[in-house]
Amino acid sequence: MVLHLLSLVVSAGPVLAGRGRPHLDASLGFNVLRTDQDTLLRGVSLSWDGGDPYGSLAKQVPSQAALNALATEYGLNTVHLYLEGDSSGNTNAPGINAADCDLLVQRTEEAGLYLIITIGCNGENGTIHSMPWSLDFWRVYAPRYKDRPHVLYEAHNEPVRFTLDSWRNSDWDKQLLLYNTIRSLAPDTFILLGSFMGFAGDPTYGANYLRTRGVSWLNAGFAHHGYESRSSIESAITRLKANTSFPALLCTEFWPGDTAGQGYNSMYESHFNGWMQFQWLGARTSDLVDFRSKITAAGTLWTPDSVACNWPARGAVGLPANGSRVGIFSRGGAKFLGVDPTTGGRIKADRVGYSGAQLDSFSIEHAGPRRVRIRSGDGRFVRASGPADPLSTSVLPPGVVEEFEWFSLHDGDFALRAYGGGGHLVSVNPSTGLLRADADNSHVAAIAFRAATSAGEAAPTLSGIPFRTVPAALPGTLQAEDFDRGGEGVAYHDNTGANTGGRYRTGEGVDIESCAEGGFNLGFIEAGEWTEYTVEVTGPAGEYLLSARVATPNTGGAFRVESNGVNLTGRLSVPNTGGWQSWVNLTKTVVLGRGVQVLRFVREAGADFNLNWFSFSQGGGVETQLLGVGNGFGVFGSAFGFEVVGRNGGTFIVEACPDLAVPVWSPVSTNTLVAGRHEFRDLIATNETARFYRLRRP
Ligand SMILES: [Ca+2]
Ligand SMILES: [Ca+2]
Ligand SMILES: [Ca+2]
Repeated sequence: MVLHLLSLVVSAGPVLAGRGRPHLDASLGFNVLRTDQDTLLRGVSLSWDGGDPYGSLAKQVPSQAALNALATEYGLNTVHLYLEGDSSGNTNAPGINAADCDLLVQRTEEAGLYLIITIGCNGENGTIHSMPWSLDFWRVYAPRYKDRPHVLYEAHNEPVRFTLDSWRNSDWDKQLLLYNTIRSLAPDTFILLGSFMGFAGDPTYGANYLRTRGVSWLNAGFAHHGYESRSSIESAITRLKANTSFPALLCTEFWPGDTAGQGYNSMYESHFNGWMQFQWLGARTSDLVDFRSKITAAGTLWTPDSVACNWPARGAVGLPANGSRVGIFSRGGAKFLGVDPTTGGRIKADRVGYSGAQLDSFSIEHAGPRRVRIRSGDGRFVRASGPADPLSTSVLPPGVVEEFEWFSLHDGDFALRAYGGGGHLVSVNPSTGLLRADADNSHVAAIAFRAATSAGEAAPTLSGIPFRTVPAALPGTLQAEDFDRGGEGVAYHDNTGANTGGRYRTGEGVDIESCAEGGFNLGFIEAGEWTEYTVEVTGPAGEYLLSARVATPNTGGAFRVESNGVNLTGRLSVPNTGGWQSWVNLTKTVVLGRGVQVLRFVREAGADFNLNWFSFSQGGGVETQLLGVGNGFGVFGSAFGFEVVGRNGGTFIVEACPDLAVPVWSPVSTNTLVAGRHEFRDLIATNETARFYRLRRP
């Protein structure tokens, strides 16, 4: 009954119009497909074939603003398009979408995006339904965009069922025919072959089969899909990392639930394998907000191509000047880094300050656009010799294992990806203080470092910095243990200096323990302690239903929640739930403004309890109760009326219309709710045979 009004966010800002052709990078010993900025291709999908994803969706051409936002707000650089469908159900000759595709080619170019064009299957995946149709498709489209450097061609979606084990020479021959047809008509366009439904098994046979029959992997590669276990996919990817005679890889489809669930985006990043999220690029901004929250939850990190973008890292890379000498503070270890000569030069976060001496100072040397070498004050290079091995220093002449990708985080911190450490992000093990390249699905604090430029500098603090870099979006769920960064007195107050539970954020004072429901919860919460959460209310201002997940064997616990210092809830009493891990939801309707704000959870005097999470949902504030004629709902003389049960503070409008088929809504009343029930009467006399009512927010 309550309608939520959609708000459109239009983004402006500098974009990279007109991208150059992608190219191969062989510097890591295998072929990596990179953009003209040496980044990986990363994008979302758009389906015009009527069959993907997840059933039939109407074709739509994204607006210029929506495409710009992909680059400037979502850190992406590619759109992956199922342009038309090769299927028994498609009776159209190839070319039916040409005019719309022309527009999309133009708009993606203006937005500074790449566009990958492929043939969809209208859901009939795992086969080439018609080779003549597919070849005709490329006869139409291959020459049409051959001179557009930002356009790539992917020969055919999922041409063979299941994994590489199902491929026969006849299937590879079809790839060869598609390749030769496209190549003859578009000599310079990058071509993706394969598009394996599940990337498991041995891809080297097909790679060699095609290479020996004329496919040049210098301007072509394999596309693959992620419908396999992570270990199978990594095994297949690793086979093609053996040497540079094998094709570069691009994942063009996988289930978005695997972003956080199996860490697929992070896994592809660690292999320098670009990815196209099978996240529908629809008309709705909410799809992309959803994409962003999944990536944030997975801890996936990359540098956006657009300097205007601030997520998931800053687009302006901001490398320190070549040769800068700095101290490096670790957020996860809450200490500065130093070289430990007694353990073969291992790097440890164990220094309380930056002295500027040889063993705690490091120079940052440029090795590429986002690539650095880090040299300790005694002249040795920091290296990662393998995944999970402690980082150490070496006198060897520097090579790839002494190089790191540099990420400038949104708040001035930085993070590092170790080329020598399996491509993983560098984290600090909080219990040993040792640095390792083992973090893909980690939280920001463990991978964040800050450069200190002057000896004697104190540990740098952060204020009001959301745990996952960007404010958590509400409506949504807020894990209690994901309180802001910044430490004691800034992001929280805890009475004991250490994390008594010893889990999750061991460098912080807040007490965190493992939760029987999965993840972690706050425990040992004492009266007067508080934690803060920087959030962004992306829904409309107004009433939200706050649920707090609490557990305690005690009676008499209490807390409140504030926003920017304003008490939202009053004192909320926590009932005895039956145990420290017997969880229940405590609910309260609260009024939130729109936009970024700092929520504070404050433990009040009373008994102890545990806290797992908060959630905020819309629609909790207004509900109708149909109470029957004579008791609030129905005809009253010449009037019609009903009652609404509401809570404090919400404004809503009652409207009426005579015909839902042609709805023209006219106002009946506008009301601000106070606690309790409200009765509305529609006093308009009409000759209508029916009259419909709705409530909406203004
Ligand atoms: Ca504590
Ligand atoms: Ca505590
Ligand atoms: Ca939790």
